[in-house]
Formats: sequence, C-alpha cells, structure tokens
Amino acid sequence: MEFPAEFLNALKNAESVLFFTGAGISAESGVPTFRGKEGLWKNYRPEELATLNAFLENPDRVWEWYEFRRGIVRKAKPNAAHLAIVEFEKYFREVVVVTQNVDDLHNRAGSREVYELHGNIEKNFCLRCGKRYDAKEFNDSEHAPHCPGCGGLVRPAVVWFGEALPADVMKSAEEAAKQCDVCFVVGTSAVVYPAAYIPFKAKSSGAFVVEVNIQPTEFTPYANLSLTGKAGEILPEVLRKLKEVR
Ligand code: BV8
Ligand code: ZN
Repeated sequence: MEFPAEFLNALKNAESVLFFTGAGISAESGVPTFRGKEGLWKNYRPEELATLNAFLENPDRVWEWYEFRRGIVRKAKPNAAHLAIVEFEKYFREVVVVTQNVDDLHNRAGSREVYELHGNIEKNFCLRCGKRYDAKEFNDSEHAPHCPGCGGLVRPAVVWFGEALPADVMKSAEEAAKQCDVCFVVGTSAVVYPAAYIPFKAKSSGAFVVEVNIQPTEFTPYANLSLTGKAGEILPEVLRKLKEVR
C-alpha cells in the first residue's frame, strides 16, 4: 500500500499520535458495530435501550441486552488494528487512544494511555449510593442486580444518550487532541457528540488527520487523508511503513 509523502513526513516528524476510535475498530474482533447492517441495535433503536429512562422503565430488558453484549465482548479478542496501535508506542514519545467503545479491547490489547469517553461495559455502579462494581460480581444474573450495600439498582457504567460524558476523561481527551501531531480517526461514523468533536479539535490544533474506514463518513471532508479499507489491514500497513521512516 502506498501513502502520500505528506502523510509519511507527518509520521516521520511526529512526537505525539492520537487514535480516536469507534465501533469499526472492533468489527474484525467479531463485535458488531452500532449502525452497520449487522449492528447491535438491529432490533432496537439506540435511544430505546442506551438511555437511563429505558433502564428505569425496564431494568431487566436493558440489563439483559448488556449481558448479551458482555458475552460477545468476552469472546472477542483484540485484533491486528488494536495491536498495531500498541506497537506505535515504540516509535513515538506519546500515543494516546481516545475511544467511544465500551468493549475494553484497547486495554486488553495493552495500550498504555486509553480514555474511554463512553465508559466500560465491564464496570457497573449503584444508582443510589454510587458504589462501583465489576460486571463479574453479578455474573449471569438475568435481572438487573441490587447493590449489596444499600439495595439500590445497579446499572452498567456506560454513558447513555442524554448523559454527560465523564468530565475528567473528556478534558484529558481534549488536551491530547490539542497536543497531537497526527490524529487517526478509526472506525467511527462520527455522528455521536460530544465525542465526535475530538477529531475536529485535533484538526483545528494543526494535527495531520487521517481517517481509516471502509466507507466515507461525516468526517471524511475534514480529513487530510482518508484511507479506505479495514482497520485490521490498514493500521498494520501504516506500521510497516512507519518502521521504514522512523
Ligand atoms: C449528551 C455507550 C447531554 C453506551 C454510546 C451535540 C452535542 C452534544 C450532544 C448531542 C449533540 N447532538 C446530538 C446529541 C445527543 C447525542 C448524540 O450525539 N446523538 C447522535 C446519535 C445524533 N449525544 C448524547 O446523548 C451524549 N450525551 O449529549 O448529554 C448532556 C450534557 C451535559 C450534561 C448532561 C447531559 C452521549 C452520547 C453517548 C451515547 N453512548 N455508547 C453503549 O455502548 O451501550 S454511543 C455509541 O455510538 C457507542 O459508544 C459508539 O461507539 C458510538 C459511536 O458510534 P461508532 O463508534 O461511530 O459506531 P458506528 O456503528 O456508528 O460506526 C462504525 C463505523 O465503523 C462506520 O463508519 C463503519 O463504516 C466503520 N467500520 C465498520 N467496520 C470497519 C469499519 N472501519 C474500519 N474497519 C472496519 N473493519
Ligand atoms: Zn448502593
């Protein structure tokens, strides 16, 4: 695969690289995307399940859907794209991952600096006292569990529609976007806000922004370069080229 000189120069001179990732980076691990034809949402519209109201209205239905997704995620393994990002850490002072995914695959791949803007499906917390619990503490309960401490309802520690993103995580992500020299936008339809502001923040701070996707997205017109193809094929290709230029 050939890459334009401008991109190779940006990689050659970069100190800090940011990877902004969405569900598409986990597609090759067998984790369905959200809005693709085989999307997780296929029987439901996202707003129907990934909201606090939906959970309060029918805790067991939403809990069951997250248990179904945890089953998929636990069987999944980090793929060549996640692993290539870890390899990048050998070649740059700083490699930061800002992900919208809740599937824990960047952590499991071994990335050192990961900001999970939408939380993590392996974590829960009590709605009443806020106590945090690992998903494994309520393994296979098909009912939304109650907090052993106070009896409150326990929910997945993910950011639902209409909920604020964790302010500290968003702040670190924005900081990373401002600092980075190259920003990869990988496997995201770039329609969910405020997360989708991150690549724009990188761009407006002067980063060279490269999109990696199997098809054009809302962000494509703003990218310096769009690499069309699967993340699991393209990122290892970029890494191979990187070894020649760094
Ligand atoms: C909020 C966690 C207010 C749960 C998720 C403007 C500003 C602020 C908010 C809004 C706004 N406009 C609208 C809103 C509201 C809303 C929103 O953005 N709606 C959208 C749908 C229009 N935003 C919110 O509600 C946010 N909160 O605004 O709160 C507030 C503020 C202050 C105080 C109080 C309240 C919260 C949004 C977070 C929702 N939670 N997930 C869970 O996972 O169950 S969102 C969900 O979408 C996932 O996190 C997912 O990651 C994310 C984005 O989707 P993508 O990752 O992009 O996945 P998608 O399937 O769409 O695309 C996959 C892509 O991969 C495709 O492009 C495909 O081509 C590509 N692909 C496929 N295979 C491959 C590939 N690419 C490469 N290789 C492959 N092999
Ligand atoms: Zn509690």
